Amino acid sequence: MTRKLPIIAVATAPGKAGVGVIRISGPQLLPIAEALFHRVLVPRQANLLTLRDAQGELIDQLIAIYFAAPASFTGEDVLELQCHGGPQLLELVMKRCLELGKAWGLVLAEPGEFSLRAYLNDKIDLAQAEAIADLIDAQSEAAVRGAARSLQGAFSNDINSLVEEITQLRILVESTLDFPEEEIEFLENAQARQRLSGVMEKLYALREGAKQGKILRDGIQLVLAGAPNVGKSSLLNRLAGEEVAIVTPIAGTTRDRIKESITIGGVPMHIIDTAGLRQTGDLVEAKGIERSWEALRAADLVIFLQDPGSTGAVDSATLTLKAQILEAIPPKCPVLEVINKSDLLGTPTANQNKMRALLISAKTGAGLEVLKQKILESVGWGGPQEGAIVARRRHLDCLDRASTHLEKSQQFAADGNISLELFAEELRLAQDQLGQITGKLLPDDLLGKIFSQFCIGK
Ligand SMILES: Nc1nc2c(ncn2[C@@H]2O[C@H](COP(=O)(O)OP(=O)(O)OP(=O)(O)O)[C@@H](O)[C@H]2O)c(=O)[nH]1
Ligand SMILES: [Mg+2]
Repeated sequence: MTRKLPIIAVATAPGKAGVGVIRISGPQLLPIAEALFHRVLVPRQANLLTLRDAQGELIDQLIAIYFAAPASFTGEDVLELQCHGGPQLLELVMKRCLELGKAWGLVLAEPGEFSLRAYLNDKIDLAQAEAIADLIDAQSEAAVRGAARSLQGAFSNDINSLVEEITQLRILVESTLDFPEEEIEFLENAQARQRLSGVMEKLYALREGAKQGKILRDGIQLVLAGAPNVGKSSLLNRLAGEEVAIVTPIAGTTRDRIKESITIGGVPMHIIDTAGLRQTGDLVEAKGIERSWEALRAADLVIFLQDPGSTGAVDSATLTLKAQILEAIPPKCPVLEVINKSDLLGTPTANQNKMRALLISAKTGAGLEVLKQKILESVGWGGPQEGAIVARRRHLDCLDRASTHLEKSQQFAADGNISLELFAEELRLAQDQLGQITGKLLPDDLLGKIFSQFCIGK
């Protein structure tokens, strides 16, 4: 999956800007730079240079910085050209570089190829490479800080020290495999069970941190659902702090999904307002309602909004709708039952108290702070934490699988069921899963898939 050729890409975002950076990485960069600028570049110095086309016409005056391998981002020679930031201009510079660099095999970089090279040259591990993408994509301040910590290696260090502990335990177990009659004695003497429990505790803590990290990275898909006219769009507007969706007293106002991203307590929330759920003969509304169900099927959290009218009683239609929603949503998706229009209710009736649902008013804003708190609680957000990192679904899956293997190994070390061989094997499998997080032991095709999701220039 690697090629030894020098690669080039625009590293800055497309569009007009004061500066646009072009990055070149690979072997043979000094001769390429000499061909471009007729100068031998000194490493790590800003060189003010002019670039000319084949006819000798000026393209741009720019700053070039040369980093000699291995002291660079990719671990290879790197040349960074800080040009003026116009799309046409950058295209011309790229064209000229490719023209002159052709003799040394200079080609366009593929998505994520710079980070891939950094990874393959041991400059960063896989979790750190992913953190670069996550830092750039971060949707809140807390996510920026978490990604920066992951990039510094906070997450990887925890994984590595856990792998080290498992390795020590494995060495211990495997060295006694040849003496099967001593298995029980061995387990006692080496305190293998206690050590395994210690490892498991750390793994669970790490998994909890990663869960929080995934919330920080991806945010929460929060779907507002309910019958028509209960005030879903009003609630969206209230949470967003602006009139994003149309609100009218007519049932069936919202016809399409409306998405608005905000942050609540530092957590990115992607709020989706949906068409009110009901039977309808209207073709457009029916299509809108189908989209409501689609949104529910992909939700991380649902607010089931209700307007029980002045009686405060839950009618059978609401109960039926609730059952349908519970049927549609993903298995672990929590549902918050919220009653809107509290401003129209008198003092809470016995019925309302019995329902124990949350009372709010999208109109006056009453109950909104409590609602936000409940939203964060129900997705398992533990609040801003010192040392928080960002994590991905991939990491969580590996941590889950590692936990399962450790739990199995615990069973094989249990009284009456001792098998050191199986105990050791499960330890090995757990270790493999952890190794996949930092990239060791990850199959090449998966590696390629991860980096191909990066954009070009990263
Ligand atoms: N008194 C009062 N009226 C509200 C409140 N929230 C919404 N309304 C009113 O209820 C009506 C319906 O509000 P919407 O926000 O359009 O309701 P919806 O659930 O989006 O309705 P559909 O899009 O038709 O499904 C409007 O007249 C709102 O002004 C509230 O908290 N108190
Ligand atoms: Mg609406």
